[in-house]
Amino acid sequence: MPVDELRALQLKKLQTIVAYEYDRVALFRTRCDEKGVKPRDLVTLKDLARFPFMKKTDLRDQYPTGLTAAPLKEIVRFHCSSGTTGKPICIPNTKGDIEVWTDAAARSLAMYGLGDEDVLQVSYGYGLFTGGLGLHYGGEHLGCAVLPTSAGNTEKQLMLMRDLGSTAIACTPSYFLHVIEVAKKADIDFRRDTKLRHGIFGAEPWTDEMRRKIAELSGIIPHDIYGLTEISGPGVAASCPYCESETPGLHVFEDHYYPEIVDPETLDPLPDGEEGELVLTTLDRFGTPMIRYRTRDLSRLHAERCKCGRTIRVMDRIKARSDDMLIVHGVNLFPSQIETALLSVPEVEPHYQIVLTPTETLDLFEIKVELKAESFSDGISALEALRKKIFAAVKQITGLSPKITLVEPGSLPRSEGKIKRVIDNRR
Ligand code: DLL
Repeated sequence: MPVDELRALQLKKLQTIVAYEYDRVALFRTRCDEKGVKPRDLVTLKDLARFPFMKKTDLRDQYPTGLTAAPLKEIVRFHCSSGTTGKPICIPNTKGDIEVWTDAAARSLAMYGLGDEDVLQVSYGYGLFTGGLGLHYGGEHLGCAVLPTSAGNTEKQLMLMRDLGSTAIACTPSYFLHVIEVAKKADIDFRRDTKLRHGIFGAEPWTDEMRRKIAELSGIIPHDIYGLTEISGPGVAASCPYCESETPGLHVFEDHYYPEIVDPETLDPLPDGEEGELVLTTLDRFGTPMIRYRTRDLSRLHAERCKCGRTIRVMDRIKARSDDMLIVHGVNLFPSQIETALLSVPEVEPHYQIVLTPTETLDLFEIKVELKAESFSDGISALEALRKKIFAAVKQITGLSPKITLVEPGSLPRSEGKIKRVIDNRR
């Protein structure tokens, strides 16, 4: 769609959804009234910046359905996200909401090159989490043969993958690392023994180094998919073949979800090209519309058009959430920096854990790192040299001096969904 037409469509949808929300959701109406802004003030896309933000705490405070705009008879499905603390958030979806989401998930899969000849193994969890059902509906809509294994029971996943000829797997990148490990133990070589070509990975941050590692270990193409429960689920943004190589990032499905980037401190809108917090407005969801929802995810909208020809904008991959930032010895640290440093050392397995423990003086900043089996069998002096090498790699990227603890392969916890890599005992 030409950009002018896209902007006109977005404005039309925005005017409808903002008026709908204002009429139906008391919290939104009160906040608009406090700011002295009415739906009729939305005359251009820029006017959206005059409207109030929504946050996760609003959904928690209004739990379970205080922000729901549609009557129960129009609701066909609930999804919930637990988060790390407190009450979950609950998102009721209408039939139309599911259709919009399904369309976006199907588009994502089509963009990766999947079609009706593909067998899509959905190994994201099914249930309140949106990963399983989101990709399931998207895959069926595109005509893929969907294999709904859900997460876990990895040996059986591998058996079905081979027997039914899965060409694509959808799961968290950390779970796929575990799948790779279990396959290796069973002497299954993905290139030789399976038809697996595509991995549809998301739901947690993963670095470019992890992407390369996964491709190297399995031979598949790792594709990025982004989404969140509040906005629908997987398929808010996805990478095209150009995004995967030349302009690392993901296309935001802007005809359904209107993106803004704001300064996380001042909350002022930032122009394309500048990094900040991603704010999303759902343009055609009527169960629980989200107007200017603060995702906490840090990204950047690209000013340049992607070479694929799509007019929808590309955003940077999500390397971190603003609330994932750790302050260690007075220095701001994102876990992704540690991952980048560790994966630059060939002897290291892509399994690690960051542990922060309070002491009477400086907090203890420890990184537990799994080594490849062959490196672990080396003598003490070789291990000590390796420890120093890992220390230097982390120090170079972060400026910090962690305690590096080398642990045996397979000894750190594995995950079937989102992995917890940081244990912060200071909280
Ligand atoms: O994780 C939805 C999803 C399922 C996305 C399957 C992709 C694949 P939530 O549980 O609500 O929903 O968590 C949303 O996960 O705000 C990001 O912080 C993070 N996240 C999701 N996708 C990516 C990604 C699902 N591709 C939160 N890269 C979001 C980095 C991601 N972080």
